[in-house]
Amino acid sequence: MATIASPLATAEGQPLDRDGFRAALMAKGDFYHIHHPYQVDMAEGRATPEQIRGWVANRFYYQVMIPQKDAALLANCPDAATRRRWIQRLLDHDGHDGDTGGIEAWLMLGEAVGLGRDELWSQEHVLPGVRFAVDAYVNFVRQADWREAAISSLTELFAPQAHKSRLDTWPTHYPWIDSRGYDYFRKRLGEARRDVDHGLELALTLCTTAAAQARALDILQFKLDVLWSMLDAMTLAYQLDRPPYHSVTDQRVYHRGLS
Ligand code: AHQ
Repeated sequence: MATIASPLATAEGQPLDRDGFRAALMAKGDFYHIHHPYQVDMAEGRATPEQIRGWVANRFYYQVMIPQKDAALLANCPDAATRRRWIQRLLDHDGHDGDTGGIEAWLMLGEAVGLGRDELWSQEHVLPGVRFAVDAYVNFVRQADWREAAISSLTELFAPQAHKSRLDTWPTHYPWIDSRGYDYFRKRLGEARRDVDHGLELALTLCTTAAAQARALDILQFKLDVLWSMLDAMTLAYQLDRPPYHSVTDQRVYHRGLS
């Protein structure tokens, strides 16, 4: 399969050393969605309740698809030791004894911003652009080698700062949000760091050629594009007042998933 040329691949075929490759992965943080104007507006208190609710309702689709994404990776992974570690991600979201899970916490975030559970589960607010971006991620993981799929989760290298930013800024900017809704962000602070330790170890161990390192950076950029595109769709709908089909109807006519 043709791969997109990457600066690394033309570096006379010499791979970066472990620290150099880690630095190259971290440099992708410049393109993380925490820098997207929609996220910046939320962090700096400029988001309206409708824009916050639109983000929570659309991100709910991303959250509920994460366990199915991780289950797809597990199904493709022949290594029991990796599966034993990776399955924790699925449990973190679906819940297990003693932990009601991330999806339940996100439903509480929904209620805290004024979205009912049934409303979130209905997916009536999920924008086509958000659905297509999330489905592109899940379908990539379903058909990819499990090692490439693991690398695609490495956007979480930058996630703790996103969760911490929300915990630091939203209570002040949005006093109308019930603070019980913030449990999800608190929960992910520790879970994301643990996930990234595993994902980064896999990437640094597995990517020992220039071509593999270039491929890994392209996969990470794909996932950054997924996250950025989700916010682009939300920008059109909730900031620019141009939701899908706005020129022909004021109704939400978009499909709610075919699976
Ligand atoms: O809450 C998030 C989460 O559970 C995950 C799983 C992980 C993956 O497997 O791709 N990525 C991810 C992310 C979560 N939250 C996002 C946010 O900004 O709140 C960030 C996102 C990620 O960085 O990929």
